[in-house]
Amino acid sequence: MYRRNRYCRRRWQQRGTEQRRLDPGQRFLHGHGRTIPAGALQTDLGNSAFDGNASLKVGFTFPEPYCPVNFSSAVEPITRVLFDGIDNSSPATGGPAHQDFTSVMGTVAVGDTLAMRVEGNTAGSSYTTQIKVYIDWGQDGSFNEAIDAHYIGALTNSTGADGKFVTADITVPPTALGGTTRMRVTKKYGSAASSAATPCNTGGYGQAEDYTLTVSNGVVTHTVTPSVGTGDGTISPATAQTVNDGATTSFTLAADAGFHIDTVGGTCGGSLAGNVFTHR
Ligand SMILES: [Ca+2]
Repeated sequence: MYRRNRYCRRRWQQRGTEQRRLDPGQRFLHGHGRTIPAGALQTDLGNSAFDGNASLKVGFTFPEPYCPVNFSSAVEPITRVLFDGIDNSSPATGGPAHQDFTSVMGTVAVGDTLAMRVEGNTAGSSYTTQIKVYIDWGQDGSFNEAIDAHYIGALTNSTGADGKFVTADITVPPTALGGTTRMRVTKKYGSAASSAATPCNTGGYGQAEDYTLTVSNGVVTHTVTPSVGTGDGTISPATAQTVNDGATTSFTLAADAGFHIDTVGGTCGGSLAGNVFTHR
């Protein structure tokens, strides 16, 4: 009897006001109410089915997974960013050092060259601020200085509301991955380009804004639609095929009994070998 009670206690796990039954070999993820197989998750509490609670991160809080950025001396705002479909304005005074505009999205394709244009408040006529943009083309969760950094220019003597701007072209590199990509626009006080903000800047005067780009990997496709001229044979596959640019696709022709393949043609080129026509 003693053994039975003890066993039952160990099959219940309590934290706060929640209590869930755990089958042997399962563990409870606090706050999510789900169980996962023992051994599927290693924690600093060990991997026993009865060793405490494991936590599993299922979402990110801005700016995760990217580093935070700060300008501890004072915020000197970026007031407008134009890039591709993005045209985003924000106040010329106040505001946080790091603004979350990740819901503001642009769409670019590999090989595109697009103008980045940035406006901002230099906090006086005699001050210069450096504009630098980081885009995580490799989608690895960090900004690589050699690949992801794009220096835009130096902005001087602007209220941030007078229409002054700096601009430079950004070319989407061939190594850019397709899909959702973080872009960080930075502005930092300093007279030299070398004083521009790093992606994880902490000191000085300025502001950073994060955006989202959707990158198209630039693969060009063609649609090849097969057909037979008469009813005296078949072609397979008989439906339209999507083919990447530079790739080939083949169709097999079969003449009905008593017929032979006379001619093969098309608007996109190809060759016939035996009864297989290959589009190129
Ligand atoms: Ca801003």
